[in-house]
Amino acid sequence: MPRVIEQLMRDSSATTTGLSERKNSNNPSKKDQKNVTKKTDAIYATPLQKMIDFQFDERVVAVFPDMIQRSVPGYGMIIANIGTLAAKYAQAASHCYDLGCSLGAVSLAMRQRINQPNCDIIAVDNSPAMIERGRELLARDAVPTVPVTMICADLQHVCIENASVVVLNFTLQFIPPAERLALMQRIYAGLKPGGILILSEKIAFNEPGRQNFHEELYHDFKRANGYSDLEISQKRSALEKVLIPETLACHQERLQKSGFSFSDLWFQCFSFASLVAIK
Ligand code: GEK
Repeated sequence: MPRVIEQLMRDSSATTTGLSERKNSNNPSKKDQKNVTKKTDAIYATPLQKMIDFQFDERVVAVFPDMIQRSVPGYGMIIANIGTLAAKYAQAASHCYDLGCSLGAVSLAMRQRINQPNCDIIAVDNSPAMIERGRELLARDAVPTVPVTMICADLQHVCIENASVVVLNFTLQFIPPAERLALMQRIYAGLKPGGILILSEKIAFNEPGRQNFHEELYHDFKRANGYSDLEISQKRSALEKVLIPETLACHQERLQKSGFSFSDLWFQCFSFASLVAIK
């Protein structure tokens, strides 16, 4: 795993305790200290007068490593193993895409593991604050391996071509459901034969009993990671119209409709799953 990612994980590994701000222990300069101080996510810790839909703005970017680590079960493992999948499936002289890259964790993990000539990584996010911070982190990860280009754009407007690996790591859930099939078809068309799509999503369940089972466990996971009931419920309301989960069957059917003849679930923890589909 790249050093920057390891540091992101370590600094934000506020799993059950120690949720205060952390600093790099190597006594960095003031400027560096600003860069390496990882803030704890307390965005929903106090009662909000008015609930605003969740946005990937500066406030979220400032706490994002901590937020995603404490909110997505298995996040670190998923990132590391996207590196494993990329190492196996990236092809020479092709592009790898990290769509909805946030701070670039997937790109950095892929970059570390890909060992193919003339391969590059295109990382896309439509949040200017994410891309700005992601570029700073990328610059600090000075490994002269696979080049990474970070683009601030709507992924719907980015041309996908000559691709061997495409990653949507918890991004499709933010795309309007009616636009998801067209996106998948575009990704399939842009992949080279033997190329892969990695699709990680929060999933929903048709049966109410199963939905409750996973939801309760997920809330226990968040509580164990230091989130209060107020934080859990306010964040949930903020995400209600923004993050639209679908069932695993719905994702699998869409992959098939898009042209993928093989797809499989390679990760699931509670309501968080990751699929891989091969062209
Ligand atoms: C990770 N993959 O760390 N175009 C581009 N970006 C978008 C769009 C869009 N239309 N819609 C949402 N995003 C990352 C985590 S976070 C998941 C992904 C989460 C971006 C959005 O700005 C955000 O950065 C990202 O998708 C989703 O592995 O926070 O639950």
